[in-house]
Amino acid sequence: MILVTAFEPFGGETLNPTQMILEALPDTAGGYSIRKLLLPVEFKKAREMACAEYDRLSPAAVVMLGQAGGRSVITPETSGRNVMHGRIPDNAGFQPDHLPVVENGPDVLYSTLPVGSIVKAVRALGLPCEESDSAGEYVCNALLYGMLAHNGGEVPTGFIHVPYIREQGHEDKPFMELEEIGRGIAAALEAVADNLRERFSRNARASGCVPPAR
Ligand code: PCA
Repeated sequence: MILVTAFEPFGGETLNPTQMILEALPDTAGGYSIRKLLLPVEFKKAREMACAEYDRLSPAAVVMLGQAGGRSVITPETSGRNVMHGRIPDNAGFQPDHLPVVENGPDVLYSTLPVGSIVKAVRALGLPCEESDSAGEYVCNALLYGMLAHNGGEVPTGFIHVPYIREQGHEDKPFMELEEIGRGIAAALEAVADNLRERFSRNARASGCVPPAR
């Protein structure tokens, strides 16, 4: 199973595209079932809820989604940084000023999702997608860093930011159509599932469980 998370609206918005995408996602991707979890935009609670669900479900992969207003393309993140900083308070009123996510944790933790394959899969649909090296300093980055610190990246784990959608009405900012982002994320999950299958067949061959492919 693949655990997919998304966020509630924040920062004065009445919707978060990732919540709508989560709701509309199919129940399976590439033979893996999808478990959906909606998170509050709160530094502490988002991380606690996501990590508790990880422990409860032991998923084969974790894909977390968030809105990055102002970006024009779908952006899988390569890494999370050990910093929490709020330009605005989170939905619980907490506004950290350059605090660590994890005391004495490493500065950077790297996504263990197949970021390159995700970019290829989304672009294959004709949709814009680029790797990003910064998940910001807000709740999304803290969730990514916190989840990687929690599970050690032992299963493919990472984050994908998406642009605003048209319905949010930011005429001066880039946006994508909800339907396009939804298709892009579904393709990204297929790429994650493909990667999981490859890993398992590699491991099975290495352990002698199946004969090597010719
Ligand atoms: N985007 C914010 C938090 C929730 C969301 O969807 C971020 O990028 O940190």
